[in-house]
Amino acid sequence: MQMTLRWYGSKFDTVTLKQIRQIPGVTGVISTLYDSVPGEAWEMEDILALKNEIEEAGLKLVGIESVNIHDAIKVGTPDRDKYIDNYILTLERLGQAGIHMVCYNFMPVFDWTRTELARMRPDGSTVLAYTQEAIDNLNPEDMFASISGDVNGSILPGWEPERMARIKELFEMYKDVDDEKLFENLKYFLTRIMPVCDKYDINMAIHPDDPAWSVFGLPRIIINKANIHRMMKMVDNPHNGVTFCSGSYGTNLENDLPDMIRSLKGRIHFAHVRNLKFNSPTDFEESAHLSSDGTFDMYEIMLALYDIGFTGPIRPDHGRMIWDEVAMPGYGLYDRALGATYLNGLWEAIVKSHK
Ligand SMILES: [Mn+2]
Repeated sequence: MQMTLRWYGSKFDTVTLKQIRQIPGVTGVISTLYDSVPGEAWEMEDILALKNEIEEAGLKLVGIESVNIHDAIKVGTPDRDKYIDNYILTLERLGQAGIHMVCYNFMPVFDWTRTELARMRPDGSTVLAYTQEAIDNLNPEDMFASISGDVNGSILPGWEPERMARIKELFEMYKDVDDEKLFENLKYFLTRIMPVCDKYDINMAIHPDDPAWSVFGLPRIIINKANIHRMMKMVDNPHNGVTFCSGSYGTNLENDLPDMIRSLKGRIHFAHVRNLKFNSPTDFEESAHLSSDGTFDMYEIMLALYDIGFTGPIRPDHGRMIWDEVAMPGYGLYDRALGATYLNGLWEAIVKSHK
């Protein structure tokens, strides 16, 4: 595996490439053109500028998270091909720039959903948290307003203010889209992009829906082992793979994370490894990465990745806000650096104990 950190670019991120390079064992970053608009083709010069900036800092651009999918593709509107053509153009340029892993998601309307961005824990750190009760009492249009006070001046990925202003219109667009339709539209998209992925050896890594169940009545399909295997079979190409995000699949306690990892040998192209602490099955918070701080056995998760011969990029995921850092919720430097170091420690122990 290759340890990386997510980085939003110098215009948007409070964390610098210099700081990332000083985290032991982190050799690459996962980044994106954060101000790109879904549906537009990325310009080659923008891709190369991002790549060069990262390489000049002594790191590698190991993959993209994300190249976002235009709603027309997810809804399956008649003009979707135009947006898929642009997506193909972006993939072609990424391939030509030597980038071979693209994370994306197929979630309608909302990206990841949390009901609190700064829940205080007993140690004084703050974390992202979710309760189903809060969602059940909230109108989707008020969702953005309810969390926007805690963003520390940052723009949250998938929660861009322009997008949230269109929320009614977005719900209207998705009103006839159910799980089956969403699967169908995903299949159509993947079938069209696989030739360019084959040509440039680009691993597509779908990110699970977070939380892994329907929110506000919207369809959610990338949620469990059965659905992910359905997706792998429906476009049976090794470039059609997954981002294994323990914190997202793990929102549903019925998902056996190590078992899912072992079942996806050869199809996991990217790993997000983090812990969650459940206070009840519908109330969880993003704890520190350490097993004993949360609900998951992080050793078993890393061992499963080792057992399937995982060699792709991995990153710690959302961190707690600690040591008075002010940053995008989940994306500060300190706790993610602790996470990377902890995961590297687990990995070293696993590798050495297998010799
Ligand atoms: Mn994730």
